[in-house]
Amino acid sequence: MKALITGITGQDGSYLAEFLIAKGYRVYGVVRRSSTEKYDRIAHIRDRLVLVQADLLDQVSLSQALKEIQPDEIYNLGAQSFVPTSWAQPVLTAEFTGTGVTRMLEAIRSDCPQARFYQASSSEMFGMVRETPQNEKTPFYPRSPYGVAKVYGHHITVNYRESYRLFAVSGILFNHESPRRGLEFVTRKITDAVARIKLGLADELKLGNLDAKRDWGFAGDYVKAMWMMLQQDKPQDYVISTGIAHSVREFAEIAFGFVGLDYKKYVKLDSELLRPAEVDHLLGDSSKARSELGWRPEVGFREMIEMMVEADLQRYSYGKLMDENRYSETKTKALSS
Ligand code: NAP
Ligand code: F7E
Repeated sequence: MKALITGITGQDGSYLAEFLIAKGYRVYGVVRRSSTEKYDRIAHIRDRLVLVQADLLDQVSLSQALKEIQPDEIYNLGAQSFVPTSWAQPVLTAEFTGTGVTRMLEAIRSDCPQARFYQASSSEMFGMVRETPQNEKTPFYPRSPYGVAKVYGHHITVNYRESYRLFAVSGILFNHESPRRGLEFVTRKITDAVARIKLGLADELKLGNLDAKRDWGFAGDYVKAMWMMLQQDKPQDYVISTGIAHSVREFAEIAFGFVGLDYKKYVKLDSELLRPAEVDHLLGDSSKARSELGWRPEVGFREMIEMMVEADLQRYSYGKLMDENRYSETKTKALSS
């Protein structure tokens, strides 16, 4: 089996690639051209992947990739995925995160219509929620240009499934995190700061809305659900979530508490980090995925936070050790010269 992943250099792309390689897939990853390579998250599997240059903004490059590879499965994870940036760059977000989905679907329609397609939809589409918990039938009310672009991507996927009989599904995934989460997202921003504060490299952490609540799961669990959706007889959309919501404050309390610190002493509120329109409380109902796919989350909230703090501590301790070694090397050289 051949799978093609857009967004392979991102958090989810790296976990999904690992998962598919372990299942015996030949994995192709779409990367966009850059003057420097940013492949840190896939460095450990780099020799088991085939990377192809293409861009969600460029129809020709997508068509060419699909024509040559003829993948059995396509996972469209590529996007501008950071919500605050979507206010600063709304048009670019619409192009990457919204219209990019149509480009990919058009490439499939013309160059490999038999391929099964997964679209990375998001709980951000529920925004100002119409009901709690949210399921596949809950109406959307996005609260950011990112959320609006994802609603477009979701509906165009459904539309191409119904118009052209493509095997196209949309996974409505609630927030999922890991040690590979980008540093600007709140969970990783917190665990990274906890490690720096614990090691004496920082003394405060600036945050915005501590009362926002999210249904947070572990990314490694969520990529399995993507694959499961493409193994079904019929293409359908599924909500993926843990069914438990926590506030940003609770996340911080556990992360700081894990290293014996009190978050109240270090967290400072910064009104610059508040959003023009907030999503206050998301809580997913994934009962359809649990009964039809047999999916369920394995890693719990506290366990995931501890895993993230430990990884950040290790990263900084290693960096610190390297610095100390470099320092003592320089000192030795200075003394001996
Ligand atoms: P991420 O870490 O931000 O990764 C995004 C990926 O998209 C990166 O590999 C990036 O490549 C790529 N990309 C950006 N613009 C592109 C373009 N024009 N052409 C091709 N690739 C492009 O995101 P993630 O957390 O793994 O999320 C994966 C997908 O799931 C995204 O679509 C996101 O919106 C969606 N989602 C995420 C969550 C979550 O909680 N993580 C929840 C629901 C949905 P570069 O490395 O070159 O920047
Ligand atoms: O914010 C609050 C912030 O940026 C979570 C993306 O993967 O999940 C993600 O979107 C909450 C918000 O994620 C800070 O106001 C407080 O209420 O970690 P986040 P997100 O916006 O929920 C969805 C499902 C996606 O699809 C997206 O791609 O935390 N918050 N203080 C803060 N957030 C950030 N980033 N930084 C702060 O300092």
